[in-house]
Amino acid sequence: MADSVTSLTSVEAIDVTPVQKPRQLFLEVLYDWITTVDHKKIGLMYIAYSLVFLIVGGIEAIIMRIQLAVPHGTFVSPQVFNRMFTLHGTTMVFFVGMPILFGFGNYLVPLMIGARDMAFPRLNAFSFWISALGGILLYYSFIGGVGLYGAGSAPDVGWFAYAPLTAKVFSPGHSTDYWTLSILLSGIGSIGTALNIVTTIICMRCPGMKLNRMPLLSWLYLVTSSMVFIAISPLTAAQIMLLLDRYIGSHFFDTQAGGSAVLWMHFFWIFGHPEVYILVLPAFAFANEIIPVFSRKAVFGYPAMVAASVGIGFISMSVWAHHMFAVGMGAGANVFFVFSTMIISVPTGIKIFNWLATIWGGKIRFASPMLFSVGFLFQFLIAGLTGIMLSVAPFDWQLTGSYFVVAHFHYVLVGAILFMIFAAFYYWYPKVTGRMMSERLGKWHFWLMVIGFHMTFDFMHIPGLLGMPRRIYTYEPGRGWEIWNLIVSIGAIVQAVATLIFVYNLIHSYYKGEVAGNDPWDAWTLEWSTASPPPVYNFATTPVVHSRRPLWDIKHPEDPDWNYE
Ligand code: HEM
Ligand SMILES: [Cu+2]
Repeated sequence: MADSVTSLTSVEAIDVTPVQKPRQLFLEVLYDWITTVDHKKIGLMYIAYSLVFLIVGGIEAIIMRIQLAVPHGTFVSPQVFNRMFTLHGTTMVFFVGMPILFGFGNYLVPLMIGARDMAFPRLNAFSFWISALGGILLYYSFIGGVGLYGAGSAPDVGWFAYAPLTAKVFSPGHSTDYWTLSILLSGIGSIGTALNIVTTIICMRCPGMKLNRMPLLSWLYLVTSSMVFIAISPLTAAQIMLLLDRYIGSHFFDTQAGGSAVLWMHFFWIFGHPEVYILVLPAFAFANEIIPVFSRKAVFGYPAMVAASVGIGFISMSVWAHHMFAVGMGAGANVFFVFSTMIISVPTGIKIFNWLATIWGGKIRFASPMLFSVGFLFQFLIAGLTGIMLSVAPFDWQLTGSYFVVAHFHYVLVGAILFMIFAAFYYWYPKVTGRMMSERLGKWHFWLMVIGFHMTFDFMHIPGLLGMPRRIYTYEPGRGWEIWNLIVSIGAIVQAVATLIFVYNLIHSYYKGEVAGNDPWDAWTLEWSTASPPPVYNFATTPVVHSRRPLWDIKHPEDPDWNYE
């Protein structure tokens, strides 16, 4: 007691500039983060950046849902509505989905393969900052005024930016240019990070970590990152062609001059469809780590899981034109894309089966990470079923461009991907901060999210089936759509409340959470063997592994996994 009092006073005695010190400290901290090349800090910056955009994109969704809650809504004008769905879609895909998954990848991949950092730490920092610039540019478009070089308004061409909407005649001013440049920059960042993750996984594994002993999360990040090269390249090409059309009068997408609007659709969806898998594979990655630990069993069918993931990667490249069934590609092309789309359900089905087999007969603990994973399993199954329905071309002719499609893809984006992102937060938070997130708030978050999600996206199928088109800013009463739209809008607000509880939990637990220790979930992979939060160099000594569950071997020397592998 006396000791600590003495040391306290001596600290105060040294501190001769009490007013300036905190300010300097803040700048130091800021400088430290801005110049960092540590994969953990970069990962956290990605995550923080996407959380900000999750709230922004959420606000845009709520604005749309307030407008659509009742017929003849007057909350926003048609112009503002168009801007809202463009910003919402673009933000959620490029500035929430991709960066949050890259954030987790950045943080976790080196730790889980026993490496000290990514293969190219400086490229890593560059990729983050260039992506961040992309997000900032999109919103900079709002800013107007002489000398500010903003567009004075937001882009309103949809996140798909179909030709000829984006031609100079239909889209004068600079908001579409801001959209294009924003996508270009964030694409460059994504390619840099993808290259880094692939190289890290190939070259930086610790001794004994053979490819077939890697955690499934690393496998899935290997597949997703490889897909990023193949998917982002045509997107980048298309953006450059669009800029050429707009600025030097080339006619790639100008039908009046012999160009083709369908060409844009091919370029866009050759990117756009794999993009969905780029987002969903990391969600699978989280499920692969969380479900076994909370079932107390090794994951069922590791080789089949790897094969299915690689298979999904390949097949997903050949299905893009299922977004174009109604364009008139001809029967031959339609048949090809119907079948390639349906085949994807085989590896996906294998995964669902293996997760269920992992849970089957396990000692299940329903802590928050597992709750969100179970929600994911259930919702992803339903999303898959409506996906197979839409893959049937004549069915798609009826419903493409309707709210049924919006309901389907939000089942994937929110019901599967966002749910697993939440699961990952609860699971790895103690590793990152050294403290647990509140389980009580976690349960509130989960149940409100489930209720809100199903109110919104289950009932959204119905006006879709009744013919309600998407991207309309209002509708006439008397078509049987009113009640469903009202329920959908209330559900969206419930989801917003749930998300605020989550954000509160993140902040509150950082200061007040229960101290976690190194391995609070009694898990098996390497990241749990180091301190929480991990030191700058990750591991005091380079780990050596002998099986897929290195921590299990240490905890159970009498019956280690490598006896069976
Ligand atoms: C509370 C959650 C959400 C709600 C209530 C919501 C609501 C909406 C609404 C009303 C639209 C416009 C549909 C239309 O008129 O065509 C839309 C479009 C879209 N949303 Fe969401 N959304 C949510 C979350 C998300 C998330 C998490 C993502 C992606 C990760 C996402 C991605 C998209 C995309 C790509 C579009 C298409 C935009 C377009 O047609 O240009 N949404 N959403
Ligand atoms: Cu698709």
